[in-house]
Amino acid sequence: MSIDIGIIGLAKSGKTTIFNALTKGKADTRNSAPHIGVAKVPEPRLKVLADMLQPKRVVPAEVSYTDIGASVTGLGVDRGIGSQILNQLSNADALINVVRAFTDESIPHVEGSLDVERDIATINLELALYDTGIIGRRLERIETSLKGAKATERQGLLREQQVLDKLKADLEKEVPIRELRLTADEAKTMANFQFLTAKPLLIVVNIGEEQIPEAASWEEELNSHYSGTKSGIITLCGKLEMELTQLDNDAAKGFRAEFGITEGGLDRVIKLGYQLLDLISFFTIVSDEVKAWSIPKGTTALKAAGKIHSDMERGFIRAEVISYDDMVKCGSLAEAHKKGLLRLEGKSYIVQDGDVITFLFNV
Ligand SMILES: Nc1nc2c(ncn2[C@@H]2O[C@H](COP(=O)(O)OP(=O)(O)OP(=O)(O)O)[C@@H](O)[C@H]2O)c(=O)[nH]1
Ligand SMILES: [Mg+2]
Repeated sequence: MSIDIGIIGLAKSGKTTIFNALTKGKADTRNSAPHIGVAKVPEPRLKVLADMLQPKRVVPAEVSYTDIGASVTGLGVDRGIGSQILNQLSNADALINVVRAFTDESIPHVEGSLDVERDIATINLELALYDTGIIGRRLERIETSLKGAKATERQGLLREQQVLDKLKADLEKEVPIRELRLTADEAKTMANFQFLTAKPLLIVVNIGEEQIPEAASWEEELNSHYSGTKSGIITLCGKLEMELTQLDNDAAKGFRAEFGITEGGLDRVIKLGYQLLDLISFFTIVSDEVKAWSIPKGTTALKAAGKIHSDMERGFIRAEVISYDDMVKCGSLAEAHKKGLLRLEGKSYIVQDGDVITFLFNV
């Protein structure tokens, strides 16, 4: 159950190129079929723990990326996109929209010209139309159900109708669901659907190599228009990043320096995705293996255990927890134990970023 991010965008925007860069993959860009791959989440604290404990295996958390492999235009009218792809989109935890900014005469732009803002608006509209479609169909069904409903059912249906009407009105005003502040009641209704505009959205503006010098200032400008708590925008040269994945780390660093790029573009995409999804890391240290895990902020110890293994969730007894900082001070779990720094926590403990956890369970 890793985090899954769906990559969408107009045709020939660079989706597969960026997918390859993110997953260090070699998917054929000529092939428009869906591709699935994983990327390791950069987590400096994992390295510190590994250096300290010298385990046999060090396992970073992974994010999985799905290159949808098809244009999502037509989403709103329910054609031009297969149900399998729709499923993949609906199940994604977040979306990346790849928008083309690179110029290449030999690869014509689907719209005939380059226009980043237009293309962002096109995809946003498609996502909104899709959600409006879901809402419309549900509202029709509610209408029918209301006719024969008993008083007890009636209340629930009316409340759902009210929430959906509100979401629909917002979507029609071009406000995506991710930007709404929902009441607990509204959020509960929402949880029954997999709205695409409710998912965190990261826009990747795919620039050409010659645009790299202006990338930072352009990004800043785009940020002021497109960034929110659950949305972000980043400029990235997909082609260069994909080529760099073929080199070893030092060589790639050298190349980046030549282009004046300080941080790896892919690390930035992964980190920003992490932020938008509101994820945190926790660590496990078990029999010569140190592992990092990604979970949404606010996850309970019970659910965190389930992330590792369903047996651990089912047979959960308790969790032994120590903060990352205390762990580093102690140098080992044995030492932490001796100093009495391991806390015993129950099922409902909310896991904190950096926690080092040993789950006790029986099956
Ligand atoms: N010059 C240049 N070409 C690029 C860049 N990024 C992608 N391309 C090229 O553009 C073409 C399309 O890129 P893809 O990654 O296949 O784009 P896509 O969105 O997956 O395309 P479809 O799946 O066919 O819709 C390929 O020939 C890429 O090599 C870039 O930054 N600069
Ligand atoms: Mg492709």
